[in-house]
Amino acid sequence: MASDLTPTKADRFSFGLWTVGWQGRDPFGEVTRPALDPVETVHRLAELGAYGVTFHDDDLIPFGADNTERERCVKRFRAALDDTGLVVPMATTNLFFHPVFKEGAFTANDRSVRRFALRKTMRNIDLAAELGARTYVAWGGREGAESDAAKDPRAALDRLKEAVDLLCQYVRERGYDLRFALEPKPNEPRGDILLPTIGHALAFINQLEYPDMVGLNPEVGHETMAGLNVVHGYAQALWAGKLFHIDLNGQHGLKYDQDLRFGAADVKSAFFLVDLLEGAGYDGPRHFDFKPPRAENVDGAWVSAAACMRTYLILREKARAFRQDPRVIDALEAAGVGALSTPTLAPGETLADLVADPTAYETFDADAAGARAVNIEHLDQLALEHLLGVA
Ligand code: GLT
Ligand code: MN
Ligand code: MN
Repeated sequence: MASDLTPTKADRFSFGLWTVGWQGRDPFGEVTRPALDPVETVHRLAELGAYGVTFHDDDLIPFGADNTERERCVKRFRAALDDTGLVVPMATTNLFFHPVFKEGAFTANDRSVRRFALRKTMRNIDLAAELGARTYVAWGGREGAESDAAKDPRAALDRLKEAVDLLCQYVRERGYDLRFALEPKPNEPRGDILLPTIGHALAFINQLEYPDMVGLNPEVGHETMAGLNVVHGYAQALWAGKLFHIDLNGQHGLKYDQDLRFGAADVKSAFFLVDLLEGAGYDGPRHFDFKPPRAENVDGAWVSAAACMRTYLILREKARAFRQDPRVIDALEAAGVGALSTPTLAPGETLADLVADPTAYETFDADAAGARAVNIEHLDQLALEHLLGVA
C-alpha cells in the first residue's frame, strides 16, 4: 500500500516551472522566496517522481534575451532533461506579465501588440516542438476588460479566432505534432476574461478553422471561481473529446485565484475528479498548476509539490476501493446510476413507436414514479466514508 503512494514516471505527473518557482509576490507584498534555477527544478521534480516539466517562454528565457542568452538557457535546460529523463509534455506563452500586454495580447485593441503576441507565441512553439511537447496551452489572462465600453467583445472574439487559426496554420505548415489547449478562467487578472468557462471555450472551438487541433486545459480552481461543478465541466470536455490537458489544484469557493495544492480544498470534488479521470481512461499528463503558499520557504514549496502527487495517488486508491466495494455496487444499482446508460428508445424503436406507446404516457403512472425511492443519500454517504477512511 505504502509503495503505491510513491509517485513514479508512469503516473504522468507534471509541474510548471512557474508553480514551484513562484516567489510569492502578491498585490500586498514582496517576494518571500528566492528565484529557482530551472535546472535545479528539473532535478528536484525528477527526484520527487514527476515525469514532466512545463514552461512559459519567459520562465526559461528572460523576456528580451538575445539569441546567445536564449541558446545558453535552452542548452542547460535540455541537458537537465537528458540527465533526468524528464519530458516536456506541454509549453505555453507568457502573454500577461510585460506591460505591453496590459490591454490584452491576441485581443489588444492595438494591432501592433496583437502581431507581437503572435510572433512571441510562434517563437516559443518552435522551442516547444523542438523539446517534444505535444500540447500548447493558451491561457488568455489579459484577454478581457474592466469596462464594457472599452472592449468590443464580438470583435475580440473575431481577433481571438484569427489568432488561434493563424497559430494552427503555423503548426501545420511547420509539420509539428502539436495541439492547442485553451484554458478558461472567469476573471483575474482582468475584471472579466474572454472564454470564462469550459462551456464558453467549447462553443468557441466550434467556430475555428481547425477545430480538431484545439481542445481544453481546464483548471480546477478556475471553474470553482465561476461557481461551477468541476467534475461536470471536465466530464463535458471529455464527452466532447476535448480534454487535451488538465491543471489540477485547489480553490475555496468564489474568491481570488488561490492555486492551492491539489486536494487542499473541496476534497470531495477532488475525489470525484480523480474517479472521473481514472474511470474514463484519461491518459494525458496530471499537471499541477498550484502556488506553494507565500508563507512557506523553499523547502515548504517542495513539500507542497510532493503533496499534490501524494494526494492524487491517495484519491486514486480511494476511488478504486470505492468502485470495488460490494456495498457501493449495490448502492449504485439501487440508485439506478447504470440505467442512465441505456438509451431511451429501445433497439430498433423509432420516434413514431414512442409516440404510439401508451405505456410511455397515457397509462404511465406519474404519481407512482414521483413517489419512487432514488437512494442517492446512502450512495453519497458511502463515497464520503471511503474518503474519510471509515468505509
Ligand atoms: C498563470 C495562470 C495559470 C495558467 C498558466 C499558463 S500561467 O500562472 O494562473 O492558470 O495555467 O499560462
Ligand atoms: Mn489558477
Ligand atoms: Mn492554470
